[in-house]
Amino acid sequence: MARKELAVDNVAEAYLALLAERGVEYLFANAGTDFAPLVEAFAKAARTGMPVPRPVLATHENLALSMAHGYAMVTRRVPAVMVHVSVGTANGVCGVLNAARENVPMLFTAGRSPLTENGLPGARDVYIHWAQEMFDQAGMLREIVKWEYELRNGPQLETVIDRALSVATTPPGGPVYLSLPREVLAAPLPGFSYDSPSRRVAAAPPGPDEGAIDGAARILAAAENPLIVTASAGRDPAAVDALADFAQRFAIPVVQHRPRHLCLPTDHPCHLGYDAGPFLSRADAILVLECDVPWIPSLEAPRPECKVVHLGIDPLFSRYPIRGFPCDLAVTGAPAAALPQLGDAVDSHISGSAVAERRRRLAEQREDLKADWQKTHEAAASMRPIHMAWASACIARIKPEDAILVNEYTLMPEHCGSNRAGSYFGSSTASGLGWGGGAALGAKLAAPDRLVIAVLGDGSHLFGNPVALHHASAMHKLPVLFVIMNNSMWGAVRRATLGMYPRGEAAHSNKPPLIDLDDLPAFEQVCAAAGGYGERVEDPAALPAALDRAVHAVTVEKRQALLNVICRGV
Ligand SMILES: Cc1ncc(C[n+]2csc(CCOP(=O)(O)OP(=O)(O)O)c2C)c(N)n1
Repeated sequence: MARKELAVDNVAEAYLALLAERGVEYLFANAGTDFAPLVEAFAKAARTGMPVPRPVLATHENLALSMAHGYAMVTRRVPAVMVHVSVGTANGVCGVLNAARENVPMLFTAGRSPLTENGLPGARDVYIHWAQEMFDQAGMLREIVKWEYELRNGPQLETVIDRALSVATTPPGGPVYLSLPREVLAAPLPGFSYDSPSRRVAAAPPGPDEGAIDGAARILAAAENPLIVTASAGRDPAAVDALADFAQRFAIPVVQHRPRHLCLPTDHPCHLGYDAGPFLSRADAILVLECDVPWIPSLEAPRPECKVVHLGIDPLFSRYPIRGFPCDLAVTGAPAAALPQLGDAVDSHISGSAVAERRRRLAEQREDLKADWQKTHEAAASMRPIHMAWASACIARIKPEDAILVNEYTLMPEHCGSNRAGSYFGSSTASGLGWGGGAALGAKLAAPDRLVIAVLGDGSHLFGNPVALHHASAMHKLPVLFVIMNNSMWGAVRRATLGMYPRGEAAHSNKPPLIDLDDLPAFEQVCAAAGGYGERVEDPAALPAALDRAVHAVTVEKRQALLNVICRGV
């Protein structure tokens, strides 16, 4: 434990140095006039060699936040992001909501318009400084972040930053917001001292209550047809092994509903795919494991007598306004620690013969499911326009075991499985579109030696601001393979309309409004315009070779590649 001294001139320099000291490697930034003291401090650090986070420029706020999100989900470290005052914050809200719902710790910061009209260093000197000020800039995202504050002076810097980082990283993690007025950043700070390491660390994750573990164990042990539904257990890679052991020990099938992380290896004997629907009606106990939406109650539900146990760091998802899934018991705990304890408790209550019988049934169910998947992708192989199942299976063929897949909607994981923890990331449950491309760049920054593949819908890709995205890939030397599954529509909007009005006007229309995306740009040329490799693929038989060429461009030529795969609608 020591106090460190740093020779700095102002708060901005001390701020950057402190971030680096606290382990923040990158500052993803979309700059404005509020950044002047930081630009100056970065430039000075480049000359003096003082350690500071590496600045990563992104030309749209959603891109900056998505890149930070992608970096954080792979490294599990905290990135900093800075945007321009009120307007930059407004553009960033969607990305913050994505990160918040996925419990991604992040220090999200924004400048404040200079407060003073004269006198202090940093005072207003551009006409925008009047109109951009808001009474409550943080009000835009106070509901979303875990904590927000404004840095008011230099002497408080260490406390504020340590509090921000410790709150962000205390499980369940999430973004925090800090505004940084220009005069405060520019304020002179002759010398700065701080504790190293920090004396204000994050809290450890909650340990499960013994009684709750025993109660959950009794429910699972008494069940004939228990089921586990998860979406995000794999956020912590250690939980993947814990879940694999637990499920295998008691032959409990695992369904990953809309997974955001790989929670169970695809070749695990208990892996029963991605749709709990077919298994719900037989289930007599369900363990909802780090999963906000285990099924869709208006479409399907377990029997009323089925017992439901929720387990997770925040098993009730307390930040969601409404979530009414049955909950007979909720266990607060991190899955990596809780599952082994639950396993030992189930062991003391369960009968071996029930497990053996279940294991036999599970093997049959799994074989049936795999045969169905095989049939689907074989039937899809010759379909033109290309079927997303075939495109997914082709990606599976070229994907090395350690590749990172970033899926914004269109990859079908049943046709493109992964076995390694930390190798699959689905878009946030908040579903703020435009995340996948930037998240893939962030993942590549975090894991430069791994192939990163972003699979995006045409709609999702457009939300992601493709010109800014490809520019960032080129500028930061982050070669990613982008596969656009292009069905020239917002299929989700079409599905929603047909779901609500199956025999309605839109269902009978050849061209219902607000669904088709006519005259889309040639996405492959946009990538090529940024120096990448681009190809349009219409023939399903040509897709494997096109993927080989794209992988070559990324891994050998070290430049980004994009395949514009013309897919069938929904
Ligand atoms: C920021 C934002 N705006 C709008 C939506 C609503 N939305 C959900 S899915 C979707 C369409 C996505 O299109 P695409 O990526 O092409 O996939 P498809 O639905 O065709 O499979 C839209 C517009 C959203 N989720 N996020």
